[in-house]
Amino acid sequence: MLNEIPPYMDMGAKGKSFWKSCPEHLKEHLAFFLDNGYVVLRKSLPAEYVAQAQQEFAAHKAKYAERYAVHADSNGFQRRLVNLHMALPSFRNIFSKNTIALELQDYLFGSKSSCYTSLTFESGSEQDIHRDSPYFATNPEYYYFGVWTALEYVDERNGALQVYAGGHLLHDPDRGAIVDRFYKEDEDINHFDANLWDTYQAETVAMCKARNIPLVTVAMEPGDTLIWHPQLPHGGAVIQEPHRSRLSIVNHVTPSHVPVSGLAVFFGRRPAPAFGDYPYIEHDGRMFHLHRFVEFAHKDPVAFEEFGV
Ligand SMILES: O=C(O)CCC(=O)C(=O)O
Repeated sequence: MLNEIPPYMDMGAKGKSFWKSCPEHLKEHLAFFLDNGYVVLRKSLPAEYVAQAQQEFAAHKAKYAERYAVHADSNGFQRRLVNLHMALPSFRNIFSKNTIALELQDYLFGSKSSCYTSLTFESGSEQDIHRDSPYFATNPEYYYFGVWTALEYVDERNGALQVYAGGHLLHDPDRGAIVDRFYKEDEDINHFDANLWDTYQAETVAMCKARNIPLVTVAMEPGDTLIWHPQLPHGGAVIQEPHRSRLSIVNHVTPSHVPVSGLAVFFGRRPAPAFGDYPYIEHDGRMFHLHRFVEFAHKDPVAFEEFGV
């Protein structure tokens, strides 16, 4: 049974039993996460699993070279592969063999973490700064993390992650006022409404700037994992060396069967489902939401059973 409000949303968490009962080996990471809204776990994924994933991805890409070529950018890279972990077992290992990252997720949730979706980036995403919570609107709210693992070196020149460190502590923009600006009272909401998303994110970034919250660029090495809080403003830095790849995967994680909705629930125009009646596959003792297709930037779906190496 999950708490109605997850303990890491409590600004007084460090005075509570949640903090006091934290296992010693996680405490430093928990403290950093509570204060900054993210934490980097250095070399949390053993080198053998990094190598396995690199090799399997290279073999997969070679096997489906024609299909990959259709979606490649001008440097031959994929900017966003959706749920590739369904086709590549070594990509599922990035989640399941990442022991300390899982221990921390499980402790934070108070429940076993499972993989909801994943995105693989072969180069930087250059995504504008945003919070993920409008697209991963869970019930109860905020039972979500981004768990991002580097499979190659990442620095400020090849599109590292950028985070407003501590920006998770700022209150939300006024969701009701935002939705009222674009929709009539009984109008249904388009799940991908750019006005709602952009306005919410712009107001969040403006708050970070007004409070001089530092924008930190996070250099990472293969096997390092960054976990971000559902309310952490984050994005991908502008790429200065476009010929450099930046192979990395983000798993979007929740406790199993936590329902995940989108903008209509987040902005209060639809009730949140009580239960996420999702199918799962089990891999290495962890649950992965079953997705039938791998997609290239949300297009050109391929059945995952036909897309292995
Ligand atoms: O990998 C990146 O550059 C950013 C990823 C991101 O912001 C996201 O998946 O929400």
